Amino acid sequence: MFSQHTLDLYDIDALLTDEQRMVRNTTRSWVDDRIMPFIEDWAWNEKFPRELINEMGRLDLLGAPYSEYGLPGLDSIAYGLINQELERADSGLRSFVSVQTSLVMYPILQWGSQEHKDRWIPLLGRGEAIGCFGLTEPDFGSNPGGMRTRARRDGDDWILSGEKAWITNGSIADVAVVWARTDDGFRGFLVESGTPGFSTVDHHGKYSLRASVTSQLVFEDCRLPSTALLPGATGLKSPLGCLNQARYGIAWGALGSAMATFEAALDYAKTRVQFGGKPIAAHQLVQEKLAWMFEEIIKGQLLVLRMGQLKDQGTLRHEAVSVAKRNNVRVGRECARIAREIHGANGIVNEYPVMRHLMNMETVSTYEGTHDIHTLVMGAFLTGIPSFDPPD
Ligand code: TGC
Ligand code: FAD
Repeated sequence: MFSQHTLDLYDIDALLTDEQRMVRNTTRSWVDDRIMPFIEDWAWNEKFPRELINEMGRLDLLGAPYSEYGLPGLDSIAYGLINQELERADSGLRSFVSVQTSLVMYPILQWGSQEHKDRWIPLLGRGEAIGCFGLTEPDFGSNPGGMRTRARRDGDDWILSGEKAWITNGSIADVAVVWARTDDGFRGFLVESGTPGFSTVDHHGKYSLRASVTSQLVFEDCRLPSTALLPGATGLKSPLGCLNQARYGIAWGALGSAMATFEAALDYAKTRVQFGGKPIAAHQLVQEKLAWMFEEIIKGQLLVLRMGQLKDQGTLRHEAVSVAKRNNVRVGRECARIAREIHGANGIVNEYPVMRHLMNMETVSTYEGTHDIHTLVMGAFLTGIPSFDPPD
């Protein structure tokens, strides 16, 4: 599944169906044509390529795993391959698709009213509307259960007050899925842009995910109609269920980033000459680095393929998603670091993709549950003892 087919030592390609290969190849060609030539410029200038969203919709990259409203209904492995190919270019582009698909369309399809689905799913799937997902708050990231954002009843309406932080697509979204505390526990709401009392402020100065918009959402006594409530979403398990979908895509996407940095490092090592006229690829220390990256990517691919099968069988546990997110993001982050090292000084300039991937992977390692939070999820699974909030 590497873009250089000769590197597929385990013939992992043969494990894919014709449709999965076709989805992978179509996404890859589009990314090579429409993203790769421009991504360094976009990232450098903090530009999200909004003009490509309609194309993404036409290519069936938005809402790909769903079959309602004429969406393509791809299997989970094909959806994973879309994430892989997008993140081969940039984590910000994959993030856009993850948020739109897994964090906005998923909860609307899963827990929205018929009216919510009829209004938003076709627009979101065609890329004619953008969504965002507001769970994190300035003081509650790893622990969303502590959130302060509150929705209270006022007659038939709801009054929403609070702040969300670090929200992908926040200021460009037409609709925000917002999670809040109510007298009946945690509930989800659809808040449309332009609703009085709802404003956004972008986070600037990011060294990471620069080709992606990240914003704060502010709700100041924001009045919502009763129809804004997602009727079927109750409790923290609803937003956490959305995270499972997105984490699934991230585990695939992180491998795309790893493939990009590995292939860049291999190309560079074969052409960069030091000492005695030989390329640095001839030195054993460099070969050890390449071998490590290659081996970890192969293991990561086999992990996500099995995860995709379990997802389609309906037997994928959220702890297994945590294992894959934690492992593959660590691999992506480490591959970017090693590739940067192999590039020497050239590794820090935007003529090569490695520093951008390295900076992006810092975010990918933090969002959707940090590396350590997923360690604790695994710890709780193995021991039966949750240690997120240890006793004093
Ligand atoms: P806890 O008591 O363990 O669980 C509450 C209820 O939820 C259930 N549950 C899950 N259900 C589905 N999927 C999961 N992953 C679940 N994890 C837990 C659980 O069984 C329970 O159900 P019930 O029926 O008993 O009520 O909750 P806790 O408050 O102790 O939290 C556990 C913890 C720390 C693992 C959780 O809070 C967590 O995952 N924290 C990390 C937060 C996080 O990942 N935030 C991401 C924000 S969105 C984002 O980053 C988007 S980035 C953009 C992009 O994707 O590209
Ligand atoms: P904290 O929770 O404060 O953690 C800080 C450190 O403490 C971490 O190393 C963590 O592992 C560690 N830590 C915390 N608790 C424990 C513990 N119990 N034991 C051991 N170590 C612990 N959120 C959304 O809701 N929607 C989005 O669209 C979204 N997009 C994002 C885009 C970007 C670019 C970024 C950077 C973040 C985004 N997030 C989004 C927020 C993201 O999910 C949070 O940053 C993440 O959950 C971590 O929260 P935090 O940053 O508050 O870190």
